[in-house]
Amino acid sequence: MERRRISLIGAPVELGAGLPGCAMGPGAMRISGLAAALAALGHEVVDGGDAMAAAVSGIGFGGNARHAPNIAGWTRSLEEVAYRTLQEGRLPIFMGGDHALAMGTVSGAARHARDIGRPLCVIWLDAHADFNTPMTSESGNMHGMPVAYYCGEPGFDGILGDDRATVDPANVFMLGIRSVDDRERQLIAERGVQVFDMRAIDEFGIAAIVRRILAHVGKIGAMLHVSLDVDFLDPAIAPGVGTTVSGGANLREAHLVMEMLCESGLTTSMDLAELNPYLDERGKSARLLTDLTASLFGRKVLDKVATLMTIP
Ligand code: 4U7
Ligand code: MN
Ligand code: MN
Ligand code: MN
Repeated sequence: MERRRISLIGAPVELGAGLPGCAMGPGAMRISGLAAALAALGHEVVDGGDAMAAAVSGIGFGGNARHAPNIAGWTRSLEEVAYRTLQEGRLPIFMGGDHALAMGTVSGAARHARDIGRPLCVIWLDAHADFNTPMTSESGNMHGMPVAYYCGEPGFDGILGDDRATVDPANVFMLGIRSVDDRERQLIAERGVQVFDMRAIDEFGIAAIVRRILAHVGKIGAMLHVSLDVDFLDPAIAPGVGTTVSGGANLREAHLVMEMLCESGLTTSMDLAELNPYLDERGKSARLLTDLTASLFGRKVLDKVATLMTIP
């Protein structure tokens, strides 16, 4: 893989989740050696430290959205960091922090893509669709809302300007989904989000799905944001998350997605979201996130593997 200029950015957002602990995520990712693992693969890596939420007052949209001013502040600051980092020609990896961070990171990537006249595609690796709005959410937890936000759903007034860049729901590809709320299910169907649930992964295999998605992204010349929620993974291999759902992606499936992303060379920005070190088992989930990220950026067992055709 070509040498990338990577910026690690801590995004210790935690009020979007129902449980505290995600604010410790960036610290755990640093301890697990993410920067060194990427540098060992030949990339230029800069740790930009942690971002901070902008101060926001007077935000209050109707409906059910807990800690809306805090999440609005995070959205504004992370949108700007994502935009600026991409403008400088660097690849940002956001170390979360709960998944509300993607309201900002994806919006900033979308603004950069709009500037340079390219579409933005998103690969959303998650047990959940995160397509609630303050009008549909039962929990009020804003980590269940980022996709609705960056796809431009109404109900989040005044966080970014009215001219904010959004993502076409048809360019959002969800993988690993296995827990969707009733009103969310209706909304993702109406908007045409491309959802590959666990059943689709079982039926077709994850490689066939990812191959098709990446071919599409390449064909339309899009930028590609990859957002990895820890609960995409089966809780047996990644227990460090507040919203576990059984039946998730296994180790081999997760690595395969990362290796295919690597070979495509298409990824332009990334989130590592929802790691809750307080719930983890001796750093197991943080280490796995580091290993998966290393796979995406070029770590391989062998340079050239045998193919079926090489067997005489
Ligand atoms: B995550 C939920 F109700 N849908 O809205 C909600 F099931 O970032 C869960 O994917 C949201 O972990 C999970 O609260 C958010 C719930
Ligand atoms: Mn999520
Ligand atoms: Mn989730
Ligand atoms: Mn979660």
